[in-house]
Amino acid sequence: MVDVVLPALDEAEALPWVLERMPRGFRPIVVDNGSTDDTAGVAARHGAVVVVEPARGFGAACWAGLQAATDDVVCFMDADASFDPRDLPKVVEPVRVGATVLALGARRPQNGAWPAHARLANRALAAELRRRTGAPLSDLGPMRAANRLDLLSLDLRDRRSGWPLEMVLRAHRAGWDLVEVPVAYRPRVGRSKVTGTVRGTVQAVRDMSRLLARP
Ligand SMILES: Nc1nc2c(ncn2[C@@H]2O[C@H](COP(=O)(O)OP(=O)(O)O)[C@@H](O)[C@H]2O)c(=O)[nH]1
Ligand SMILES: [Mg+2]
Repeated sequence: MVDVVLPALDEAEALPWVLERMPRGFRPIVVDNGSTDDTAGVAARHGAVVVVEPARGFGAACWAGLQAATDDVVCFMDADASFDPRDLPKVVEPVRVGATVLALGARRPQNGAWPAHARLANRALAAELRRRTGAPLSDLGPMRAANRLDLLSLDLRDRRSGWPLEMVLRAHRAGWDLVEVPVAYRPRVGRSKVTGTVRGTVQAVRDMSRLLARP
């Protein structure tokens, strides 16, 4: 069973669709990060392993999920129904066959899936990463698959919005060749906590800028 870490902050509305579409052979681990809705209950009723991480932050949740994973391969995806779990097998494939240690889902957005400011910021970030690393990355998407022990060896420190960026920076430093796989990106179910809010956007920009400012 391939582990799938789903960081979740108040995603009770979105989780049924996500968990019902989990392909055979994938084990969902929903990390409830202080939700005030029934995220944990809905996750459990839909067969997911539930991990509770009281320390807030996207990275804190992903880290807690990674600790709970046991398979050789671990995946990450948002729990807001913006990604389709049925894309997981093709993201896992290059990791499974040993072609890469880290595969990133590059978002192919449908109408209304991605606010313009987030899309532009992400495009600029990807260009900066290409410049720095030479890796052929077009997106810093959160749907990913990695070799679990290799990922643990990166010793990721960010516990907030810098997590996905730090993973790529450290992976490059470790000499890994990264692979991108196109994945669908659709309008989320429920309210955005990050790019759809001023606070979330400011925090994401701050966390990522701090990482990029390091030598
Ligand atoms: N654990 C945890 N998850 C979060 C936090 N903020 C957002 N998320 C989750 O991370 C994913 C992405 O957040 P989302 O609100 O969709 O951000 P957006 O895609 O930029 O609008 C979703 O599954 C959220 O539930 C947080 O502070 N902690
Ligand atoms: Mg989202």
